[in-house]
Amino acid sequence: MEQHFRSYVGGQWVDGSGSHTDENPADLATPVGRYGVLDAAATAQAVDAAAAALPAWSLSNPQQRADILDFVGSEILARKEELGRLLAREEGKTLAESIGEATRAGQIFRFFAGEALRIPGEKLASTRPGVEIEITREPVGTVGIIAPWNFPLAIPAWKIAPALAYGNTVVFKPAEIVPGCAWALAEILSRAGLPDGVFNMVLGSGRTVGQALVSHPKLDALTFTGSVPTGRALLKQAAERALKVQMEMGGKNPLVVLADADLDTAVECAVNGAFFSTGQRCTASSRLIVESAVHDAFVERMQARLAQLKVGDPLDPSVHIGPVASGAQLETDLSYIRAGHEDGGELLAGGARVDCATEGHFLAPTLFAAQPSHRIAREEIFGPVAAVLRADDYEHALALANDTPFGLCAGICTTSLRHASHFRRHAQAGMVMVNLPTAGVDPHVPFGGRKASSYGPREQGRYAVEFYTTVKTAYIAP
Ligand code: UN1
Repeated sequence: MEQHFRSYVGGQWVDGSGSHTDENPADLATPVGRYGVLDAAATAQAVDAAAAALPAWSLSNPQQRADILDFVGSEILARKEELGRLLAREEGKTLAESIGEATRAGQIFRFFAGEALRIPGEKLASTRPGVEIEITREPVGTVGIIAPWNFPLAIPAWKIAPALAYGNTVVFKPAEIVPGCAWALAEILSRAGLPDGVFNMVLGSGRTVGQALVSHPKLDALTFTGSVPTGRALLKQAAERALKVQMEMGGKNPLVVLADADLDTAVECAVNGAFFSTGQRCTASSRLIVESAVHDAFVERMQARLAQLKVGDPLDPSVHIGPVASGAQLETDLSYIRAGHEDGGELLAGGARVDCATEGHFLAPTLFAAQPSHRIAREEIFGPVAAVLRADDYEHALALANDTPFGLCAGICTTSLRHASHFRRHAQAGMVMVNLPTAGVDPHVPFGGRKASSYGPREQGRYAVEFYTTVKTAYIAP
């Protein structure tokens, strides 16, 4: 029987209206399931439920919260193959990548189980004799979570887990094309021992459900990962009502390859960073900035390596690159390939759709030699399309790396300690990778960027406490 995915509001499963297809991007003839969507009124009920559950939950025993998060993380880890399979069918990344993502999601829940018992505070002396000062952290309140489709388990995990650990209540709105993964997470959370209303999950469009969430007066904070235009629009609304926000938006991440790099390492970093997960990562290496002396050798090796990669069914273990996640994203990718040609780029690999046994959104990994002014070298594409840019020397490469409105991640491949250290200091990005792909981050350390990529406090690790709590300064006289 086909699965039907529902929303979860105030401890109840809610159908919503309509029956929309949850597409399998690798096999359009065999959908993953169907789902109903909520309207604005039902979304408002979810925020009301979260607000009603807040007073008790915000004062709950941290051990209770730790036990609940540990239950969720442990179940995700125990079922990682099955959840990974659902993820691969719904989003299209390969089964190995999907199981890796499920593992990451489980680890994140378990990390924050521990953090629930480690909420930091400080005690300081006052400038007034006899007075003591105590600085503590309290939950920020009801938290709205708007998540993207490209990591449909891990990104919700790294927002939901800290929100609950620090005593907040949650309304989680997943991206529309991944209702199955959202439902699977909600289903586990619904059995974890949370009081009704502490966690809610609302399916539907950004225009209706997202909008109703953000404009609800009882929402205290909003965390968003997605595109720059959506993030900026949400930011404006949030500013009008002084909502606390955290935004992770786009990237146009550079990977610099210097003449002294180990070329095998550089090619592996570039292939992984630019094309794995079908290039659909905000941390993807979409600008490969290569020092002139090794440019042609690097391009040749990339071409040889890309020719070995198999595009196709993400459940087939011999496949390296799954389909593009949706028809809309495929259209965007193809329009950027046209822009690459129009702007005068030289196609080095790929550039077209791939025929497979099933009808799906398959696209060949595409590499262009481009100029820094070309659209494919400036705008985020969010697909398996990367640009190679030629640099005269290290200084030129660094200038090109920083010549972007974005600042999420920056990578360098080099065997020179001097250049690696200089790059680490001068790359204008929230994360720097040396001899590693720009994408693929650890679950327990801060994640986030600068410039147009991010706004507000960092996510993940102990730094997540900044966003999910508010500080109280108490003065105590005897
Ligand atoms: C990673 O590169 O491991 O949307 C994580 C994204 C990021 C997550 C990337 N927020 O691609």
